Amino acid sequence: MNKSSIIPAPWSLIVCAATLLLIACGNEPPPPAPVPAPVLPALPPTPEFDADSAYAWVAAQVAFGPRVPATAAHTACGDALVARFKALGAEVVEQTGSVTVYSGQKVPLRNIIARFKPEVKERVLLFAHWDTRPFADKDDERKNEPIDGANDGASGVGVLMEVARSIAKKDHGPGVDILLTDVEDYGQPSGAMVGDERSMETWALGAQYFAKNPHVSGYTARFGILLDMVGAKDAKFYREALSMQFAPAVVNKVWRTAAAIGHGDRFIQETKYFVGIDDHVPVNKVLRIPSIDIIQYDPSTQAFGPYWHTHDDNLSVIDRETLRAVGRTVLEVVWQER
Ligand code: AHN
Ligand code: ZN
Repeated sequence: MNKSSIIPAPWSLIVCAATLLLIACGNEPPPPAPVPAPVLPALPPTPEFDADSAYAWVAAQVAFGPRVPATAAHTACGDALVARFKALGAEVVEQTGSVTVYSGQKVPLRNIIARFKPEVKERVLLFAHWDTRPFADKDDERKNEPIDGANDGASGVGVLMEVARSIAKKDHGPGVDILLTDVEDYGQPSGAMVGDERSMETWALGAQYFAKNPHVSGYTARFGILLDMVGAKDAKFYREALSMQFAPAVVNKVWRTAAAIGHGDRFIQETKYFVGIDDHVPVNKVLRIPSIDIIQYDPSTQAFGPYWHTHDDNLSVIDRETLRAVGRTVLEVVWQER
């Protein structure tokens, strides 16, 4: 008999025991000791958003008269916005220049940028246009007269002026830039050239200027949020399709936050609209800052509400609850950034 073919009894016992042990242990490495979740320091609580203050800022802008570029009302309103930002301690940069509108007319441009904690490298960009449309091309009457632009213009700025009050006191997280764009609403009245690429370029001239000549060379930000028409009674905000293309994570963050703080009835989880002409377009395309547009969508008119670009866009359409829903959401999103 071949001696090596028989495992001596003691060895076979050891092999059996070792095999049993391996089976018992599942032949897997022991589970790693649980890694404790990093303990992030608690953030200071998000400040209250004062909707009365936002409303007062909307009313104050309207009271200057239509903020049409190259008018005294426009200059006076711009001065008041700059003064407020300075009083809050922001570093204010004004971009002035001249742009040519669709008619060939040259108009002066004044973008207003309030920089909070300008020394901090990480930034968040909040923006809205502060000019108003020089005519009421969607109205049946007084088509050639400028509109109040309570919703289209003043509402976004009103929300941001109140957000600025809290941002000025924020020590943690990224610095915030509030950009008030000029000459957004001097675009070609709809007609023969609707959808025409050249006609699209006649809108958002201030944002186009900013994107090509940012106030800081190489300017970037984690993300951008544009507010446009955020004050009308019962306004709803759907996920905007171009924002979903360029910045889906930002849309998700904002809509999730809105739902979490009780504004899911305003911020609808449905993509409904494609706004290919607005200030977020050049910021996405030229500066490559992932930026979204919070913009009212009115399913009944499939547009921005029946008052859009008419004389009905006055203070009577503005509702504090809409300003509050948008303002609380934007402030919460910015406050949660570390
Ligand atoms: C158009 O759809 C033509 N413009 C969208 C941007 C806009 C105009 N926002 C305010 N007025
Ligand atoms: Zn407009």
